[in-house]
Amino acid sequence: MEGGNHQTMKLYSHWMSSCSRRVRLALHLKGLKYDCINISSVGDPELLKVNPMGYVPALVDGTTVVSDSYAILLYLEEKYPQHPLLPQDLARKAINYQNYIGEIVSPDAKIPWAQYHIRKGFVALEKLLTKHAGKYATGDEVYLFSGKRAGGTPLLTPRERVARPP
Ligand SMILES: N[C@@H](CCC(=O)N[C@@H](CS)C(=O)NCC(=O)O)C(=O)O
Repeated sequence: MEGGNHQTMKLYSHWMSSCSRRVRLALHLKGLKYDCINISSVGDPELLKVNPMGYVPALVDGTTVVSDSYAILLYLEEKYPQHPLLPQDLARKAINYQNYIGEIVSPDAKIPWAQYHIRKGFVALEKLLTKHAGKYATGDEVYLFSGKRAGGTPLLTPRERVARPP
């Protein structure tokens, strides 16, 4: 991904979008200035000009456009290394790439289905993190995948999958 210049970055976002939220968190953690363009709906013509798929988030950094929150996080991580979103330690880094709470569901999923999968994800996650957790999921810093301990809401999940039926 080439590009990027001195213009302020633009993030196309929606207040209900968890994918947009984690990108906003990463931008804040890295102390990066950006203009947040809050779209009114997924069919927003301004958004479609940037991302023909019509999904948020979409990041515009100079001439570079990146959509998909995970791709955006990795792009930001490489281009703006301050406040790394990945730990140096390889084992902890690998955990940050994993998708244990990736079963988080789409907005139209049924609540019991969502509760079942979210609980299952968090139980597995707690076991996985036993050896690695500090104040946050993989240490005392907030990284890419940083569930706050003691059952708190995760700040940044590495990826969200399209929900599958039970
Ligand atoms: N894998 C994408 C998923 C993006 C996505 O599903 N965004 C939702 C909001 S969280 C969206 O724009 N949905 C519009 C639609 O379903 O038409 C990412 O992580 O950014």
